[in-house]
Amino acid sequence: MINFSEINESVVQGNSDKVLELIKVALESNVPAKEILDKGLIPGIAKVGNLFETGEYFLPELLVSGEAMSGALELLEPILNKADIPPAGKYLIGTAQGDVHNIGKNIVVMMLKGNGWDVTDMGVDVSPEEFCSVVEKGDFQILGLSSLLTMTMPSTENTINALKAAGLREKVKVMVGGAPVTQEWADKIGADGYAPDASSAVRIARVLIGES
Ligand code: B1M
Repeated sequence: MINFSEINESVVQGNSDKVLELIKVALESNVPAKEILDKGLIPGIAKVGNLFETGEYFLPELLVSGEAMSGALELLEPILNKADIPPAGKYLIGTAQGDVHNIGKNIVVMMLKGNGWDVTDMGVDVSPEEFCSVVEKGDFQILGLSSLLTMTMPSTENTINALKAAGLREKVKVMVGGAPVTQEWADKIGADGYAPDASSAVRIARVLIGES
């Protein structure tokens, strides 16, 4: 019997070794990687966010919990990626300029890869110009923009405007996501799609390329 709250707690404490140890035990007990992610890891990091908001945690605690989370994702990635399905399409993704949060984006990447997408990840703090340059040279169906800070949401709008200015807007569908992003924001900036979480990102991506 796997105790998911122990995984939650180890993420909250930023105890990377314990998180890895518990995940290995869960995997050995045949708990699906997606369940470990959804019930063990994500609620843990969400709690860290709450503790930060209430002033009980500061930046160093955010960092160590973020590292514990990233280490766990590295361990789960090959399992979540093990998809033997035909390629769905090409997806370019990155975190908005000024924003270094990558945990949520990395989960979206894993889920897309696991569902047959050929994903190019530009990493974090990506400028509108950098996105445009890669869209221009490539043949991506979708550009995904992740932003975790209210302050960096405008950069997603700037990226759409930069695509328009470069004559590239029709070349690619744009999907936005990240904790502060909403459907309303997506509509306001003229994005083609919005997904609140990684599973919906996979579903919406299919819709955007005309498959549902
Ligand atoms: Co930061 N941080 N952080 N942080 N951090 C938040 C986001 C915050 C909400 C914390 C809080 O106040 N409660 C707050 C933002 C407030 C706001 O603007 N609305 C905040 C702040 C303020 C900051 C700093 C400014 C703190 C400071 O310096 N004083 C600073 C900014 C640095 C910068 O980016 N320039 C900062 C720094 C950091 C760390 C570096 C220490 C670390 C990041 C480590 C890393 O990413 N490698 C960190 C962390 C860990 C967090 C919290 C605790 C956790 C973020 C996370 O990984 N969530 C976060 C609090 C919280 O989110 N509750 C917080 C888990 C992840 C699975 O969820 O990323 O939402 P999420 O992704 C989901 C969905 O949103 C969606 O799917 C994912 C999976 O289901 N999704 C997409 C994401 N991208 C998508 C793209 C899509 C579709 C769906 O399509 C393209």
